[in-house]
Amino acid sequence: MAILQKKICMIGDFSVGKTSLVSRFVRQTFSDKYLTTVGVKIDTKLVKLSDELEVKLILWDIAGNDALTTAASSYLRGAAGFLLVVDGTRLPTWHSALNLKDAIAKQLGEKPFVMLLNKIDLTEQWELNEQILEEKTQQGWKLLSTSAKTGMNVEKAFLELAIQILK
Ligand SMILES: Nc1nc2c(ncn2[C@@H]2O[C@H](COP(=O)(O)OP(=O)(O)OP(=O)(O)O)[C@@H](O)[C@H]2O)c(=O)[nH]1
Ligand SMILES: [Mg+2]
Repeated sequence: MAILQKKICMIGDFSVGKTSLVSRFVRQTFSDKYLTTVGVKIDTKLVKLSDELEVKLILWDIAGNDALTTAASSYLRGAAGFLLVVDGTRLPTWHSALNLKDAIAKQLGEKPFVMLLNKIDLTEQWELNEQILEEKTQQGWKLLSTSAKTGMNVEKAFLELAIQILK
């Protein structure tokens, strides 16, 4: 079986849950402690899409920001796609995600991505309304509500992106 390798970047503002989503996906762990990522951390996970198709995802977990620093943009090189992460309890992180998406398109061109509305377990603090989400869905964006804490839709998010990349 041929082994495919694809580089995926975790994109989003500070503290939206990029590192937590990777830990949940790769190690099935979660911590409430916030340890900000310095620079970039790389993990890998082998994902089986079918009996004939396996792909090794190289996950680049990049330190959060609402803009792409020079260092962060160099981390994007060679990425096949990205997860665009929003903290659903903080509306400004939605706007950060939109800025980041535009900056990435300028650098890499249009690449497959899935937008994650993370921390869905914190529904009582939720700040995203249906209307802004619906608008993006209409534009053909794939949006998923996730929780690194409960694991909801985490596996699905990475699989969905892998499928889009290999399409
Ligand atoms: N309740 C809840 N908390 C979460 C979830 N995901 C992450 N957190 C918490 O949010 C905080 C930030 O999570 P990180 O994964 O470190 O965020 P990050 O996007 O990697 O942050 P930077 O590395 O600074 O860019 C931590 O305290 C996590 O425990 C979630 O789905 N639900
Ligand atoms: Mg991090």
